Amino acid sequence: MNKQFAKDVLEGLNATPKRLSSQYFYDEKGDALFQEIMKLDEYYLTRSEFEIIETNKEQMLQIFKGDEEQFNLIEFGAGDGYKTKVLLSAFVQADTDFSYIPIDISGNVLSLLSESLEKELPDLNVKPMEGEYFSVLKKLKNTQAKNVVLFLGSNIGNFRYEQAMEFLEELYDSLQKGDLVMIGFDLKKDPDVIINAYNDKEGVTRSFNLNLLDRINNELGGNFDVSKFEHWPTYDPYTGTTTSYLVSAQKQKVEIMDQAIEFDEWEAVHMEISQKYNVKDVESMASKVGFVIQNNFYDSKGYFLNSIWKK
Ligand code: AVI
Repeated sequence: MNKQFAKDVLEGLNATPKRLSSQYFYDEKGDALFQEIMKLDEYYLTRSEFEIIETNKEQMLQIFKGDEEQFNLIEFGAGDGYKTKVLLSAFVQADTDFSYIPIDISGNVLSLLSESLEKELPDLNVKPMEGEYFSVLKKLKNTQAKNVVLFLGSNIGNFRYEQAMEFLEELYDSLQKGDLVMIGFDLKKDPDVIINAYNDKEGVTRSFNLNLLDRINNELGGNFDVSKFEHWPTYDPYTGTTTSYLVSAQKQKVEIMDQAIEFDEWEAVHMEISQKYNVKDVESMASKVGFVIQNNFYDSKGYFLNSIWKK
């Protein structure tokens, strides 16, 4: 049993108000559901970022390469590499001397990605590294080659502001002067567009949230009846925060590892935040940490921003 998972679940469900952490969404089923979310009409994030990368891949290559002979393209949480493959194939075609280093805590994700890259881009030099992002990155700090870190998909938006700043500070400390990062930020836009992305008609996002209750049932011997919980996403245009809750549709008691957890009727469990930004937020985050913005790339609708920063 994953002890940290058990500890966090019990702590969160015994707290007032109740919370679970979205970092635990991604078991095998959760990974598959997130892949489905990325294909939904409503989930514009993936298409917007894909368009940015497709449109600007040559310019990105020039920026990443700079005056160097070679570089490491490091990716945090690569997933299936759908968007990154566009960059990788353009770089391979341009005969670029670089290594692609996807970092993930899941060895399974890395082997699936490496297998598909071997088939699709046999000339690519792939060096997958399993582990926690920063411990791996620190190992790469002393290599000769320049490091370029990709953190795409607005994954940064799943952190609260203080967590995001801590993450960026640690990222900065793990790099050498001259290294680059490219981060994907989902931008503030029509609130209807945003809320629909987290409340799709087919109910895939609903299943994605409820899957964490199934995961607790399977891995921690819980007895959640998922049909007794509603998926309830909100978007606050004032703060730019999308928040997802699961709401207990009745008074009920759930048991997890011999512990009884009581839910009042309509009591909510905080599940996830997905922060939306404006450009000023992004600029202030970069400069507070010490990064200098090199380039900002937007999609044609102005929905998403890929920002390249230099240490
Ligand atoms: C992974 N992350 C950026 C997604 C997001 O948009 O916050 C996770 C997600 N949650 C619901 N739909 C997608």
